[in-house]
Amino acid sequence: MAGLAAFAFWWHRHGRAGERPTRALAPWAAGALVVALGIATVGATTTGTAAGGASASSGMSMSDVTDWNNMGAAFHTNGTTRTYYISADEVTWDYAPLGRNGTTGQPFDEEADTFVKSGPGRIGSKYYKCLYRGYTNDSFSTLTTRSTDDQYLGLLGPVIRGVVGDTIRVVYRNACSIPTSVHPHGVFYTKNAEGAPYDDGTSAADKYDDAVPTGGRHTYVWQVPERAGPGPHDGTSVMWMYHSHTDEIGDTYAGLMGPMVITRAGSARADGSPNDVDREVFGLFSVMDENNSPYLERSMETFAAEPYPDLEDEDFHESNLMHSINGYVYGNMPMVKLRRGQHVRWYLMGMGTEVDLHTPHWHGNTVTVGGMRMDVVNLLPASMVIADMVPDAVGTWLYHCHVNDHISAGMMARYQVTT
Ligand SMILES: [Cu+2]
Repeated sequence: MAGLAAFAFWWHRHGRAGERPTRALAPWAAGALVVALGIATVGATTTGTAAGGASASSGMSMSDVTDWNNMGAAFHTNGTTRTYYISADEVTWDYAPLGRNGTTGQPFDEEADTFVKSGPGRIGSKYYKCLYRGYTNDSFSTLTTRSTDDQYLGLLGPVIRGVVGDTIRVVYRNACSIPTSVHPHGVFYTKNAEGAPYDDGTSAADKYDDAVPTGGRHTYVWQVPERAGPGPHDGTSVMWMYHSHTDEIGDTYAGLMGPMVITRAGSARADGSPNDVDREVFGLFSVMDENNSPYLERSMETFAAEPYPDLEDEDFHESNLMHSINGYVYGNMPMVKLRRGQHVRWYLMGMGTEVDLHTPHWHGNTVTVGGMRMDVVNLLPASMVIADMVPDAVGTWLYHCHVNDHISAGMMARYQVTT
């Protein structure tokens, strides 16, 4: 990761338009980024503008695309309308519900206690958060249930699904004490369903979705055109994320993030899932910076004992950096259970800041990403990677970030393969 970090640093220092001639810089920068990340073909899925550079440098050619014109085809409402009832709810979240290190099977050691032990001036493993949660209808009285197999999803919002040609409706309620929104990646939206406030020349009617007030409701409608679905080198489905974008940084650290899967037309089951995949698993790798959550002080006053520290105190700050997968640290994520020979699709996403350079690694089995074999993949903030696995090795295996500092800070989980 040193090379990538150095590159990122260089880019930060020199890569901005205006400091150097952008046109001379851009092709090199795009190519170098693709090489540095090793995601040449994935780039076409996940990084928008970089896709052109990725195609050229990875040996892909236009002839690989069977129907290039269709890539930009207009949206046809030949699918279903899928409605989701999602509320932003304030909850107490526990990053370590087991109360011990699930990876080692031992009590937390001193290093882990930095993050998980509450006491005078230390919040510990529990924080107030605002999370997306699914409900059965617009009365928002009954939560949708998560099966035992899906408990590992943790703080992620409900999995939103669509098939190319579909329309997705999110009936949204904001029950949090902060204004929030739902901003989707990838799908087609108009200005009343983008969920992000900025000077975009729109008027009041197109602004309500940007910041739904406490107690407010809004219905977001997104279309799923061809360009939101799998590209020429993708499998049968692609991942996008959705997150609150009212105060983007504070909102995402509050926990308002979720996954969305778009499946190719003709390759979907009735529920929208890809019909050639037996099991889908979702992973969010993020150093959740609770110092930048709007609930920091409330969490401190509830879960820490007095005397309270200065909010700028360095050790206090460190203790609130939760190096988590789906909101779990130190092996506390409920076990992901797979069967040997299943076609498993892992959908991974990163979020955060410049420390959020994550390298998810599976012990025991390998994956393919964009047709390339790996057992470690690269995630940057708001990037998304799809990794297909057909596990052949039975056992209980580590699934963790391979960045050293993140290992010691607890970005670790396990998955299990049975016969
Ligand atoms: Cu990491």
